[in-house]
Amino acid sequence: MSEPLIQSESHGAVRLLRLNRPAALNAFTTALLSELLDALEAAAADESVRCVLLTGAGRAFSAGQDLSDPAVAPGTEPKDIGRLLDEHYIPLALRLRSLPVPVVAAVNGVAAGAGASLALGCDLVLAGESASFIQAFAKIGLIPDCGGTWLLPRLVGRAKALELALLGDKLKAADAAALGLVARVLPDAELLDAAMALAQRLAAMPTQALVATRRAMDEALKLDFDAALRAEAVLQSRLGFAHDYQEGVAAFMAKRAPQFKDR
Ligand code: T3D
Repeated sequence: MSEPLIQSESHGAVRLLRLNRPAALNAFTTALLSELLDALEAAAADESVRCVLLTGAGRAFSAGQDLSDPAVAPGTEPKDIGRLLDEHYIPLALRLRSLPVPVVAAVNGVAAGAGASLALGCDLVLAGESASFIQAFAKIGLIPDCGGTWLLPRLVGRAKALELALLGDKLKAADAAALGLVARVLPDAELLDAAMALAQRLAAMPTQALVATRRAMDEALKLDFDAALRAEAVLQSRLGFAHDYQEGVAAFMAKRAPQFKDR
């Protein structure tokens, strides 16, 4: 039987998803993209999952779109790359951003093209010391996709975003952290354990509040201050009726550890 393109493992309340085409640096074929979306849907549907951890098998996170995939490889007929985005990358990027649990990326090596966009679209990004990010798109005549044009200027500002995207130079993990693209850089040998520990910590937290925080921050980017205050109030109102708020306050007052369970 052939290896799954996404290795899925349950570690308590954490669902570990590993991109699994190491010989091609986990480059995205349409099959891999479909399996990844299916794996995210499965995690979303499973109430026992409270955090997703995404990483790559082998020495890379992902080299982005597989350039030899018949879906895109130029041949006798030009290929409609926009269709690939519509059918695969857009649903994937949207689902990642709307998952009902937090998503941690453990970037274990190079993250290029859509691989970089996918990693940077996660809620918390950890990187190994030898990891790197490459906006490889311009080198093959394309623009950043899979959310790259939205994410990059917001994460690093327009000037740096354009420098990264236009030149496509390799950005080392330490430099990515200095720019604010990643939360933490860890020794390669410690990356997965540290990312798992962080994911377990998030899994024990009030999931609805974490996901609402992501949503509020994403929405606030489109709003003025007044509207952002009101959007916060709508979400806060909902959270205030939830079990986890009652539990959080009760635990604080009783000086005990909270037992969060909403999702
Ligand atoms: O049509 C569209 O493209 C639409 C979608 C666009 C979204 C995108 O993601 S566009 C960007 C696509 N990605 C790239 O352009 C990156 C291409 N890869 C590289 O530049 C380099 O491989 C890396 C800098 C990522 C890593 O370099 P290095 O020296 O560490 O490894 P390598 O020797 O280049 O690659 C190892 C193997 O992986 C090699 O195969 P081989 O020779 O051992 O059989 C290589 O061909 C394969 N590989 C790496 N990247 C890709 C790939 N195969 C297919 N597609 C790839 N993107």
